[in-house]
Amino acid sequence: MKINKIIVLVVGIVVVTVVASMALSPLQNMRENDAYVSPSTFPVATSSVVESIAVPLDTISDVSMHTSQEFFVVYDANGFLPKTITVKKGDTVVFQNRTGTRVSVASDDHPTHLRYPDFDQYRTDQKGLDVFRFVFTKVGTWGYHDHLNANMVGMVIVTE
Ligand SMILES: [Cu+2]
Repeated sequence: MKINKIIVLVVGIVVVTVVASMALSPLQNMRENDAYVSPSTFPVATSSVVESIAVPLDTISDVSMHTSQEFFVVYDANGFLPKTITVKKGDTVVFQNRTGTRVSVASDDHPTHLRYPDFDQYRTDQKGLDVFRFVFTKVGTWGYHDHLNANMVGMVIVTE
């Protein structure tokens, strides 16, 4: 009887061990697979990050997630330069006065400025300053002028 009990015990331990190892082996396989997969996916992820950084700004601006940019228009005795500038909705145009006299940039038509009423330096807290920063939030072709010298004109084209 004692020997029988020992045999049963040994067989029981062997069975439990085999069952346990069979139950655990899928887990071990999964871990091995994870360990196998992650080194190969990591370089791929890294290279795609590098690619997205390397994409030229022109390409990024074509995507709907447009990163707003700043553009500069210099205003001197010869007028606004560039005379026509094309920007995207949400971009900022910075008008820099180098005429040596006071100016006021404003949307057409002179003198009411109703084409784009917000685009009127005189009506902003930048009134009288030599730098006028304006964020264009409306798509369209916006003619503008120096309200204090209305012959000086320019144009901002705002696209989506
Ligand atoms: Cu005007």
